[in-house]
Amino acid sequence: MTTAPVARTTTVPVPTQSTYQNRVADYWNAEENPVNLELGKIDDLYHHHYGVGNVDWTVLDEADPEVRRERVTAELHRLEHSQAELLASHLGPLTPTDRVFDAGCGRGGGSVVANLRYGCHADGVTISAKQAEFANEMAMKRDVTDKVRYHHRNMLDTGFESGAYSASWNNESTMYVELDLLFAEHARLLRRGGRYVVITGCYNDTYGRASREVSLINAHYICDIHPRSEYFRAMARNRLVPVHVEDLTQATIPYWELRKEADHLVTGIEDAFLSAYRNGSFQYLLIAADRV
Ligand code: GPP
Ligand code: MG
Repeated sequence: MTTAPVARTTTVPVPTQSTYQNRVADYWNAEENPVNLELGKIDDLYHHHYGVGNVDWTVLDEADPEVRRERVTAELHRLEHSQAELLASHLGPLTPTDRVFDAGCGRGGGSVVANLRYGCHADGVTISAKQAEFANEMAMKRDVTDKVRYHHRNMLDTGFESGAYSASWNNESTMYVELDLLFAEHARLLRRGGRYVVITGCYNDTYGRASREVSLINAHYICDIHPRSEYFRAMARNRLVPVHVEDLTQATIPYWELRKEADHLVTGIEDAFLSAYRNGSFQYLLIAADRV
């Protein structure tokens, strides 16, 4: 039997998007919350995740309202940056020749944090064309475009080279996707022995089904928060073996307590997070896993 040669395509540009993914992309293309932009402006590190660590509550004692606002903004940014550093600390050791993959990179802060720490190459992927463009502009401003690149692609189907990555992560982006599809793509991209790290909010199986607060958070961000158990099941099915699990719930509550006091930055979701963490229905978790 003779077979005709198959034409192979080399372009993998635009994600094939479901209606749901279009809605999510619309949200992030339109998103301009001061809590993200004002914090990012401080040092051009734009994060799309929350913070961890103890709060310096003296920021609220400031008498001058303008100075008080500035100090609160800086303090929230410090806590978000600590969270990014915590995640990055689990990616290594890495060298400047290593590549890392930032799945759901937002406006790009996490990839720059990894590059600054390890000198590594980073590929960030976001479903939002606007975020990818913004993140690439920041990389240009920092003069790191030879190493840090952002792509408007689907993190479930990146088109990147198999086994080319030493580490990869999701920083609060797993709640937008099916975990099996996501972890299959991480397992494909990571070399054997590569490290995968996730920080996420998950609902607590011991509480039962998702609480009212978790449902409010889902509605706010158009996402679908997974139960804690599903992370471990899906990792086990996709060659990802946990090596470190850390419950960051207590470490993130102070961030939300301060954010609630920040009249110039609140988005209205602060009470839902605080109640969900306090009533035990929701947990802020870090999982580091090895690709076997
Ligand atoms: C966004 O961060 C985070 C998410 C969309 C994921 C939801 C996270 C959970 C832990 C459930 P952001 O910095 O863009 O949000 P905000 O605008 O509220 O600061
Ligand atoms: Mg934010």
